[in-house]
Amino acid sequence: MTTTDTRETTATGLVFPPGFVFGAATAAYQIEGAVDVDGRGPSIWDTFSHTPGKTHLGHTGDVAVEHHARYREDVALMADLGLAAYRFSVSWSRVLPEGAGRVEQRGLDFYRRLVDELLEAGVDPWLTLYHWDLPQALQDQGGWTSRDTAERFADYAGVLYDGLGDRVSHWSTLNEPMCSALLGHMAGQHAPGHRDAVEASRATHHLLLGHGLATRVLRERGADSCGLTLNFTPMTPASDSPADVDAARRLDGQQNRMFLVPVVTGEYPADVAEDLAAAGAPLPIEDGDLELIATPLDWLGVNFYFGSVVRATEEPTGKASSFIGGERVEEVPPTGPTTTMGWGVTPHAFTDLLLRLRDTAPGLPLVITENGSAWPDEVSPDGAVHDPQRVRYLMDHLAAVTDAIELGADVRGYFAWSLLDNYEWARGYDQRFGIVHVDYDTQVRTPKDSALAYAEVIRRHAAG
Ligand code: IFM
Repeated sequence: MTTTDTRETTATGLVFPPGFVFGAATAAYQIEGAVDVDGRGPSIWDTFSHTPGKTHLGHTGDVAVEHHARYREDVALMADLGLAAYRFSVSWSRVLPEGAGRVEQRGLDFYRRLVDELLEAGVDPWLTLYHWDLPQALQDQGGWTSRDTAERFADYAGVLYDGLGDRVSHWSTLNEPMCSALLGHMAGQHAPGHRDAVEASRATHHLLLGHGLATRVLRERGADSCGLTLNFTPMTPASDSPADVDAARRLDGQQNRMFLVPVVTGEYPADVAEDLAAAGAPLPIEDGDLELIATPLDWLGVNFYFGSVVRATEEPTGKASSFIGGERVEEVPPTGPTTTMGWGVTPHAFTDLLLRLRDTAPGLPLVITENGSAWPDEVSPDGAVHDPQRVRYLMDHLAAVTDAIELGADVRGYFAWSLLDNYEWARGYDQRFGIVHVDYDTQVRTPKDSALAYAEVIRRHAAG
């Protein structure tokens, strides 16, 4: 355990390198609403969230936080907080309602207006092509289990670059393909809600292939800041017993290495490929795929929330695992404070992760594309939202980043998750991750104390 576990970090104690980018992040389905507006086609999240029993209290993203209508107000908030950058995703089916072919100009125009508003406000747009909301029309043809979806994703990348490449500099292909592949096809907790190891393995490979194909397209069109965002959960064995050590190896393999290593080296980790094959779910690799997947990147997006401790069980846990062949592995409940998601608070694991990435992906700049926490926030009688746990989480995780930088990790930026309270997928509106509070009845936005503390960090950084 390092000192970041116990220290109380304040804005004054944080020093970042010159040019470090501070921003906040969101995703289309979590904030936009307006699901039937301007010809948008349905996505797998519309289908999933409208399927009884799939989400908390049946919550959907139909309305979300009305960002589609309120984007000007939201950009003004970003400018008020001093954010230098905003990471958002595009709804594929807003631009290509059938996932391929016909372009819906009104959908593209929404993003052009958003980007223009950002640029006008001095906020740099960082665009993510895919944050989990596959057009339902493509799902109907097999979704990510079909190799063809990777090709359609590359076409979509070209359409967006043609529409927005003149005004967006920073492009990211996928957000957290681990979640799309494994939560969506193995655990069944996310759209499309399947539980099938073969599908999970196929989706994994086709997502990575789509990433590689899309990156090629972006590069050919002239993009010079291309990234991929992965979610990392460090896995620590509960003991040094061979069974626990192997449990941690297996989960680390599928959570972290399976997505990072092929992108960096052009090879899947051998032990992971063996685990999948042994489970009857081999990766469907074809000639030339790995070369595409390893198309060089300009930066790696790092999403971090917490580290896990895992152990092996004698008998299958009986719960749907997110991991292929993970039936006899369980996560040990965190000790110490947990967020309302039930996640532990482990800033030291963040520093360790960044140092590991420094060594695994040498020469690849890192950008923290998501980091944040959910707490039971309320508007106080004084009209403010006092969220001391989030302030502490934010400061301690920013400190963890500075520790890693001091030790040689090349971290170029930090995006808080999330700008706004929003639709937390299967957890619906039950989980508040925003640094800005949203009243879901009135849609009134109120910056929380954490937003003000973050603004102070940014102000001090800008002042040098
Ligand atoms: O809300 C999500 C986001 O969409 C992807 N990364 C994790 C966040 C918190 O669960």
